[in-house]
Amino acid sequence: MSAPVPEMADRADACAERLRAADEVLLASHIDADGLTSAAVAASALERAGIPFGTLFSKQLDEAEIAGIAATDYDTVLFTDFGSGQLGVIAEREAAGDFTPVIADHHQPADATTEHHLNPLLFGLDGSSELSGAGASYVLARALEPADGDNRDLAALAVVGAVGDMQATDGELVGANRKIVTEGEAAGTVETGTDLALYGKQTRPLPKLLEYATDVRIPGISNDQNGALRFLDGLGLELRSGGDWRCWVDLSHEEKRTLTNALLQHAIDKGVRPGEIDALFGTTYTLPAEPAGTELRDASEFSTLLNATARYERADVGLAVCLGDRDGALDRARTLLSNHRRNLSEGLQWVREEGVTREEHVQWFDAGDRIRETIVGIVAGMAVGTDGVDRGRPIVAFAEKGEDEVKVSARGTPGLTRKGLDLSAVMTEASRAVGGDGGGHDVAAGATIPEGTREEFVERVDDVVGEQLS
Ligand SMILES: [Mn+2]
Repeated sequence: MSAPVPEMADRADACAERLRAADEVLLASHIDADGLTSAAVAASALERAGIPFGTLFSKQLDEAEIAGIAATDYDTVLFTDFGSGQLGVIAEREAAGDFTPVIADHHQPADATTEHHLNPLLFGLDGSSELSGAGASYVLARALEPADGDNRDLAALAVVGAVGDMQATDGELVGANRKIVTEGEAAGTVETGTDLALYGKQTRPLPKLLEYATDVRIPGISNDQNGALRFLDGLGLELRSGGDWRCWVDLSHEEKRTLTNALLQHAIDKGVRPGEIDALFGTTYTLPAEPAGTELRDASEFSTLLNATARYERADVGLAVCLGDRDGALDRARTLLSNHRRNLSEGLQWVREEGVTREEHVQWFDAGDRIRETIVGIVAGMAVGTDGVDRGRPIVAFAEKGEDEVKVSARGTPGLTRKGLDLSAVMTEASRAVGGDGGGHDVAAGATIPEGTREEFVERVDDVVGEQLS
């Protein structure tokens, strides 16, 4: 391959050639699940091609960060999962002779050009659903393959990146991502199947698997600890092994079928709509080379583990896990993930106790410094549908961010976006009105606003949401 279109293959070859010509490459990547897997794919390919490199991770590739990169001795910089959006600044640095950029990204390119720019959007592909940063890096990795080499095994990491970047819309990967899955299957590092689309099939105890399954809300089970237990008790299955709860992955084929059928029947009885019931099933991406019953076995759980390392600025840990460190790094990543989960549940508890304020069209809470700004959006999403938090209106959450800035996270529901809600537009418009900036997706978006502008911001948000839903 393995580029999805021939023009992209040519570009990948040119990028690979440039990298081979470098004395030493600086690999700079974004800190999130897609960015970490992008870096791991690129690092493996560089290593196998015998190209020396160093690594650098950043949350935000701003002008200062690029200036810092320019100040290093590296003559060639490989940007993965970012770079396209900052192309203006990068191209200036290139023109000034600071470094030669090679970019493997999938975000919207800024209005500038550079020769070694590998981005699906330049080749007529959708960068939000067809190819992720890790996918673009994988295309590059195939072009970097030594004559006697085979980098298709890296497809597994590209799949984790795509899943982590929410590209498996409607439950499965499509387009160029789908081709990568096929190559991973051929290499024996990816397996696909159709299964319950609940998060945590490898590692969550069955009652938690059901209780926390809130993408499709099942009355009497979702967010309902006792309800989930009652449901499971009624199935006549052996739910424990030794003293421990079993996980989905521990069940036999028969047992899985029993549970699935009962869950379907329960959902239908409780009036869950057919479209939502379909969403209970999806394509699962398994990494057969990883041990069963670990986060690494399932692309979705793997990406969550990586996000936990990224959120707490431990990109080194996430990268090491991707590169196969199964001892120290995996333990550290698990510790970060369990701390992360504790922070989430404490945050959710705080929201439940403090409650939310209702405006005409939205509801909001201000966590101040009680919830980290990096997780306040997840907490807001988890709070929707719990006591006192209405599913019928979007939720907006505030948290302190540094000295004089406030982080805003907004979450909606698929039902609201069907009615016209676009939180990306809401966050952009309302934040700019108060001197901040924002954006994102229709169902989940964020912004940063100056300290002291919250009230005005909430008013703007309420107005814009009101217009969208009218
Ligand atoms: Mn990405």
